[in-house]
Amino acid sequence: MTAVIASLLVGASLAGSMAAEIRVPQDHTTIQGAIDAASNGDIVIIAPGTYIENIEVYRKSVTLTSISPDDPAIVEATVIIPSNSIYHCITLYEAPHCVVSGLTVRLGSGNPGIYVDSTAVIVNNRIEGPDSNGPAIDGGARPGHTLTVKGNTIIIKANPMRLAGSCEAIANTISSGGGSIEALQVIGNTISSSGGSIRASQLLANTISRTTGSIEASQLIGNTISTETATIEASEIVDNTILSSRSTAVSGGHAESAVITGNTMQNCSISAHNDSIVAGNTTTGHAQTIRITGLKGTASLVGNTISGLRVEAYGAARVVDNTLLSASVLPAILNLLQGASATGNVLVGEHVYASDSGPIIDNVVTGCARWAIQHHGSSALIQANTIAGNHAGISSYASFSDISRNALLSNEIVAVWAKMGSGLFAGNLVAGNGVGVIINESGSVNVLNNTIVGNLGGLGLDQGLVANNIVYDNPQPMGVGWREVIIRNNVIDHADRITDSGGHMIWGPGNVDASPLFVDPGRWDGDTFIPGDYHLLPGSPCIDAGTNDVDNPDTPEIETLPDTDTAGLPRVIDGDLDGAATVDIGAYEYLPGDVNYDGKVNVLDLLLVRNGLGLDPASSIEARKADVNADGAVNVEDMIMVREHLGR
Ligand SMILES: [Ca+2]
Ligand SMILES: [Ca+2]
Ligand SMILES: [Ca+2]
Ligand SMILES: [Ca+2]
Repeated sequence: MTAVIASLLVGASLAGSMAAEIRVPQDHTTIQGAIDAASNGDIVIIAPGTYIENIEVYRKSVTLTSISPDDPAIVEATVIIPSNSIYHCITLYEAPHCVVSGLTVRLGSGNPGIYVDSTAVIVNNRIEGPDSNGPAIDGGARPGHTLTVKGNTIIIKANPMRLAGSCEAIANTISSGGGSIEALQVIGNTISSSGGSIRASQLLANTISRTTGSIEASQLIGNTISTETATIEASEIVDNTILSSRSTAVSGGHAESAVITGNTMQNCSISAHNDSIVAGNTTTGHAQTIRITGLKGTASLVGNTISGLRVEAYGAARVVDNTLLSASVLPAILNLLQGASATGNVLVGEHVYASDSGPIIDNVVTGCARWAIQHHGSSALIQANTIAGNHAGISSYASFSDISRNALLSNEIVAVWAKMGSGLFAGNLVAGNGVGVIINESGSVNVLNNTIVGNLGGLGLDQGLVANNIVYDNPQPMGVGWREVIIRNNVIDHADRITDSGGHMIWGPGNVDASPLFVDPGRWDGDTFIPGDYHLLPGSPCIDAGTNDVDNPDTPEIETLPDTDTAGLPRVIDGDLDGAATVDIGAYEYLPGDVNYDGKVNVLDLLLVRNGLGLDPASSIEARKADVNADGAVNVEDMIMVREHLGR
């Protein structure tokens, strides 16, 4: 007898009584005979053999055990077969502190297995009933009692375990055709079944394989679950592996703040609502949906890696820092509805569809075969996203759109196509796309401080103000629609090619046709545009050449300049050191002395100038950057100039 069993036996025996050992068949030929003769705390030791009887322990505390309960060969050779096919094979009725250990219970088609209603330990038994609907272990623990079911092997047609009250099922091996497994705690079991339900408060560290059925728990933690189709519901679903061959629904159920984190899932749909959080999961799938509903809370989907699934977010739901990959032939979509927002996500081959969404900020969308971001609704806030290498970039039909500080690079057909009642299109970098920006059938729109370069077509606008933009190296630079468009303080080439359909273009002051002096203008490699670096070199004609006055009487809500540039660094800065801070033309503000363009002037910049001392600025971009005062030489004067600006 192992120490574990011995301690269980000691624990089960009543204080003060001396345990007698009663042997079957030596002392009594039947097990029931031995039980009838036993006193509280006695141990009935059953020799290998086959015993055909139904056993009942009533208001008595005894231990029933084979001669060696830890030896599977002895367990399998110590067999009890019920003589009556209706009753449980073993009944422990109002008999607290019993132990049943190391026996085989062999059930026919009609039999249930072991009935318990009090504190007991059922350990290391084998309950076989491949034709029995069970339950293999039945009953439960009355209030104040605890039942432990541990290390048993259960093979049954249906209903392996239906236990109410405080019952723990630990490290059992359970195989069934279906039916239910119910206990308070189900921990470390190996469970295989074709269906049925598993219901527990805590379902921890089990290995579960089944074709169909439901799993319900409060805590579902650390399990490995493989299914075909199933439903899984728990308020905490943490660190599980859930693999479904077809489709399995995983949800936080009715929990107001379910936690679904750290799981690896395959072909699972996920749903959670109110203040639930779905975070740090890795999930792959095919036509499944993740649905986050924040109609009564801020449900969040954070930091997941999601491959091939459709994501739907509603209400105040937040979709943050996820990686969404399109992994199947079916289009995968991030759907933002009824105010849901998306921040910091990376989407590859996925498409964002937003209907009356919240802000869409700081996302990366690449490789999408459709519009990267498509917005319908009353108000769109689309900021600081990187949208590169898609079929098309942003489409917005919102009645008010703020499309600012996005990088739109190498999108095949068009970077932006917007129809808006009014809006702001500011600080965007639009490079190497088919068509750049079309804003038509719109009210008055402020187009400010964009850098639009290397597109086949630059900017088309129906009505509004075009100020402080670089529209350069686009074969067709600009088209003006049927209402008034004021064009001022831009760097623009091929101005003679601007089309003015309605004759309402107002060519204001400050427009220049000159190279903007980018750090790197980008280049075409065959059909592929390699984006450059559109910061301004010292001496650029764009520095302090914009206008700070961007009032547009038609759009009072957007009459101010953006307060940061496309890199998120502050503007407006006095870039030509004449004492007046004037906005630069283009998407990036120039900070004198910031040789490495990190928004600070410090010793690193000084070092870069020192490294360039004596070099001809025409010889390299690095030397060009180091010629801070743009006088055609990198020398001590440039060092002095950086020194004067240290700390800016
Ligand atoms: Ca400036
Ligand atoms: Ca100035
Ligand atoms: Ca710097
Ligand atoms: Ca110089």
